[in-house]
Amino acid sequence: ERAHRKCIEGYYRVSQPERFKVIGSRRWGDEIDANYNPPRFTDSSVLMDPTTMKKPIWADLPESQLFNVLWNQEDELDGRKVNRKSFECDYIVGPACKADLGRCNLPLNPKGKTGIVGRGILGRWGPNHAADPIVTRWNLKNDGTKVLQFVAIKRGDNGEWAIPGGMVEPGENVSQTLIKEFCEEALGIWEEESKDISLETREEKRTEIVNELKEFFEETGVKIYSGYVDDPRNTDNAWVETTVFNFHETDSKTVSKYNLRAGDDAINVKWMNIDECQQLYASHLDFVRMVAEKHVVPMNTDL
Ligand code: RP5
Ligand code: MG
Ligand code: MG
Repeated sequence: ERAHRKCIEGYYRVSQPERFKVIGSRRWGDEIDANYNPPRFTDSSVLMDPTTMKKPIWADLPESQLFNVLWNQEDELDGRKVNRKSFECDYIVGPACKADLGRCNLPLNPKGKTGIVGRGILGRWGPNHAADPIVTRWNLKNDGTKVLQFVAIKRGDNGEWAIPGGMVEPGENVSQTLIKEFCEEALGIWEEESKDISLETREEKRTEIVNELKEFFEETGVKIYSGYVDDPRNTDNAWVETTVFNFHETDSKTVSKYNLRAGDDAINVKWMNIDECQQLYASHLDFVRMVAEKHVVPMNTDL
């Protein structure tokens, strides 16, 4: 049940109703648990984008309009590919509590009850697939010892340090998301840049960096994890799953040569020493530790 801790105890957001306190097992039984009465909550941001007054493109339709959805399969949303398969198992599609009886059957969280039904602030019913790039390098400390570092961002939503990851948008694949999120959150590439260079030069620079990064990601990428994330936004009907990749830089020639700049939903960014890292967003510390285990301190002086 450790994998499920933060989503039950952790921060969600102010408008969230309090999670129902589950007594006893969190597992979905063959029969509905009569003592389980979680509040229903789907944030308004999931239903409508205030600028377009339409459903956001990353979000599913509301419960009342959910027809012909291919649960536990590859599906389409507005003509774009979405993956509704879970890395964990085939999830159940059914009622979570008594109040769900007679309503539309919805996916149930494979880790069990969270104390909230609905989508919360997540866009997709069922698994919300994300991608997390862990970019690492060895660095020398002042005392001459080597330390493994990774690019960490500070999240704007709750101020926790995290991997610069993001959701796989409809029609996107994991490799595209890894690049896009790293560029947005850690390099600030999609942000407005200094006005003294022309739009054209900016575009050129951007394409150059993206292409370099693509090459670096393709050459060095090692898959570390795919599965459930203990994300504070998870509910009984919507949860985050991720694919984590490690990209290790050996020559200071790619990411190290760029200026890190927080962008999009990140408010800070830095090379973080892994050995000093005590706490990160969601399950990110577990992921970073998995990466650290793969890298042993090099014995030679070449970093
Ligand atoms: C985490 O939320 C994932 O591991 C990923 O880092 C992130 C995706 O959500 P956003 O950053 O887009 O909010 O659970
Ligand atoms: Mg993002
Ligand atoms: Mg993000």
